[in-house]
Amino acid sequence: MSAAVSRSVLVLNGPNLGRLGSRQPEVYGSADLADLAEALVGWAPEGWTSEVRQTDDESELIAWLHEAVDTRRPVILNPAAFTHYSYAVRDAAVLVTEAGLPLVEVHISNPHARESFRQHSTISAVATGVVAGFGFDSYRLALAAITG
Ligand code: CA2
Repeated sequence: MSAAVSRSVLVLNGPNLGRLGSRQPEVYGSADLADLAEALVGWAPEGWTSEVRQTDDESELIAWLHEAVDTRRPVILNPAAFTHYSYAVRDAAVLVTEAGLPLVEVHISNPHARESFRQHSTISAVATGVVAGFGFDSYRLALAAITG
């Protein structure tokens, strides 16, 4: 039997998402990651917490996925552009789900309605589930899926 799953959710965001709120509001809205972190506090059921992180560095994102495995934390992952080409992030995502931990892939926009290069995800097939196209509500729905 595997160990219990933590009620502290890691919300991991990939490259350029640190610039949210500054450009392309028509695609990504006008709120930033600090606003997301605040919203998640309100969305979390009693007893659950979340921690929002962002990196432009693939190796750092992979290290955070390893940390999720080691600390048994569920993951909400917006891999940003890594979604479309990173087999290394995919392999790290497999480690999370194979450890029996939920990993929900999220996107603020709907990549399937955009350029063709955005219509393939290396992550989706190994994620527990995918939520895309609902702005920051994609994260709210992912949190609801994780917390039940
Ligand atoms: O819709 C999403 O959440 C994406 O993961 C965002 C990624 C994009 O590469 C994916 O196809 C879909 C890009 C994030 C770029 O974020 C920016 C934020 C503000 C200004 C410019 C870019």
